[in-house]
Amino acid sequence: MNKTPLAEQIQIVLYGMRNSGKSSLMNNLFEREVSIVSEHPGTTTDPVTKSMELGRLGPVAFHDTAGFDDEGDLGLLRIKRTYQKVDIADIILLVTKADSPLQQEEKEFLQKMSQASRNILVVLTFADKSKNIEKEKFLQNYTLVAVSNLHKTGIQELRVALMEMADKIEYEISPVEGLVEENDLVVLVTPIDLAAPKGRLILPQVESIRDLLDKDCATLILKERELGYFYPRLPEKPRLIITDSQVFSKVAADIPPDQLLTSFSILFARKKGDLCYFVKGVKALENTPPGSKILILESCSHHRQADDIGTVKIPRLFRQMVQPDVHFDFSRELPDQDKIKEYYMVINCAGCMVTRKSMMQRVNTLKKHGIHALNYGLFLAWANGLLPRVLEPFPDAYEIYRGV
Ligand SMILES: Nc1nc2c(ncn2[C@@H]2O[C@H](COP(=O)(O)OP(=O)(O)O)[C@@H](O)[C@H]2O)c(=O)[nH]1
Ligand code: SF4
Ligand SMILES: [Mg+2]
Repeated sequence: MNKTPLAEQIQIVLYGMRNSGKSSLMNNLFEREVSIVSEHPGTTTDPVTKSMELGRLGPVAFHDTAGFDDEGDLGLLRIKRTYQKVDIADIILLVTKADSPLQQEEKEFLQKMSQASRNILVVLTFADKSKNIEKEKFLQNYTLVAVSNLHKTGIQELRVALMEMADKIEYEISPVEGLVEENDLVVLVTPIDLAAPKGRLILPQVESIRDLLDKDCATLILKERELGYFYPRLPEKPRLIITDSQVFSKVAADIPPDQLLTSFSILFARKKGDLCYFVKGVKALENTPPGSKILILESCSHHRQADDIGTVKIPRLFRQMVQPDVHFDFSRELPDQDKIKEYYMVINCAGCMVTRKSMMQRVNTLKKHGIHALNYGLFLAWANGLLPRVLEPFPDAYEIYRGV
């Protein structure tokens, strides 16, 4: 399949009771066995994910899940994991048997999802059996597709129905969307230090390069040390310089003040999260009360370095520049509702490995509880005194920062 990162694909998640035919449907969609089908309830224990190219939708990832009526301690854990998949879903497929009555869990699930205005499609499996008329009546306001996994009918109809949902999906903008034009020259500054992975570039850099190629721009990639040498020798003024946050100061010192500059993390704060909300978060730094609790929230288990940004650098700078008397916690998941309220502020990683949807779920939860939020890149830019400058390419966020 294509090499589009998983986080960039449209996420389609299959939900339903155990034995409703989710795994069979997964196999029929992929025309081979990707998920284990069994008549024993609870066979699919961990979510199975598989990608394909689906017409107008482009690359999509299907996620098979355990049933939401799973049992026992382990079952509850699986239900929790299944529900976490709701957060990332662009399209939710409720898989339900055409021949049996609607279950309470299904009803509640549908109500919750409709209230949250989620994109739902109902797949009525067991179309080879007799219909439950009452159920069909209850579901009449949803888009319904009848499928028999046994006879492999309705699968193409389902693919078509999915493609027709393309217009309802909130697409993640690409890294340099709206910032460049055809034939622009863009310089990328990527330090190759101990934190850099061996033999490759990190995802935000790779995605930016690809995006610039798609937008017919020329890209010059160099390390911060070479910028001073090459910048005066460039054939034209670059439209934009995008730098790694960690070398902001060095980069800013080597270029004229009117050169448009931003960072990979700011591009990703806009792409994955809510740049304006994060800028408000930066403004809240100066009012941090003594004794505040700050949560550093990462999104994956990347390999930590000795001078790791999240666990070492940011807490150190925070204590030096914002407020010495603060307590830091570190997590990869947003804590439960009660615990969240204890925090004054959440500092997010760039979220390069997660979807915009899951990052926005976090941000919206934080907003709901009135908790300030920002991300690593914004914090480092602020700490280096460069924040208004790196926000210049983004007028809305710039205004918020300048506003009193
Ligand atoms: N007759 C019929 N049987 C089906 C259909 N879909 C699934 N099954 C059977 O129902 C059982 C449970 O299917 P499975 O895909 O494992 O359900 P899951 O628990 O939702 O993943 C298996 O024995 C399947 O062969 C269908 O559309 N028609
Ligand atoms: S920025 Fe977040 S998602 Fe990306 S590698 Fe670091 S911890 Fe993982
Ligand atoms: Mg299954």
